[in-house]
Amino acid sequence: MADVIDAVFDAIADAAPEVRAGLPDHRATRDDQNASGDTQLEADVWADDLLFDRTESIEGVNWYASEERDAVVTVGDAEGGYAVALDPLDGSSNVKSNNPCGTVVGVYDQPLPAPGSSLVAAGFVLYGPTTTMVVARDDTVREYLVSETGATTDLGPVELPADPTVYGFGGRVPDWPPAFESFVRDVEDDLKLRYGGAMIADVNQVLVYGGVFGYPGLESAPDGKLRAQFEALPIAYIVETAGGASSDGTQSLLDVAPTRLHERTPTFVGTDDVIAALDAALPDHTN
Ligand code: P6P
Repeated sequence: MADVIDAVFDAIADAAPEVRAGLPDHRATRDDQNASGDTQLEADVWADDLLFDRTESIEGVNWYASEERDAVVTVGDAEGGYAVALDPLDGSSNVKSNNPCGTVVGVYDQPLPAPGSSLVAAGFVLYGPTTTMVVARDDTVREYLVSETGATTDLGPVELPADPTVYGFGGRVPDWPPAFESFVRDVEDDLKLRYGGAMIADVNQVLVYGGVFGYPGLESAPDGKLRAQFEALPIAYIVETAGGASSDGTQSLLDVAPTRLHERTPTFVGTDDVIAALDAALPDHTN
């Protein structure tokens, strides 16, 4: 099989300009909810359909799944084939407010639901002032500029800075477990708040400036908000490959093995010292 991972990310980059160009016409909210219970935007479903069309026929892709589809779609039967798991438009609620959003990609080497340890590549497209794509594979993370034609320019390797600068945590403060809130109060003394409502934009701040991003388990929702298969595990793969660390509060997110396709997990990624301090601050039973 030709390099399937290259083919997947070539297809994602090629589709990126079309996704970005279509956002203005797909800002409306639908009456539907996705399998996670999130209200869907037209843009969520439209991006999912487009990205499915661009990836389902790639030789070596056996399964396609996304946040917007209830079940995995079998699209191939290649020996040793891969599963592609997408959040087609992460942070889609930012479209209405004209803030960054993007696409999250996980490539697993076994059927879904699959553990973080079965990731062979992960990446994201970020629709910001420019369109960029970050790809983690073969122990390296690289960033690419994506042109209006979908052509990519390699901007070089991505490595997490040793010193943390920024932090961002989701959920409402009154809904944070006390031990987590106490940890954040300490973090606030040293780091600058960067939280924009789209995970991949906030994670890219951490990749560039160092620090920590997370969405904790909440008092009202102990598993937090982020989906393991489509958001947490791919982002953990990227950040750990870039020299950082990840955690669900007790272990690396790459040791998490979802049993349900749309299950959620507390999610923390960033500079390894900060993640270690976070794990030490959280009693095992809360996250
Ligand atoms: P909140 C977007 O809906 C998302 O899944 C992530 O991209 C983002 O980090 C989080 O939810 C934002 O959640 O509760 O701050 O709106």
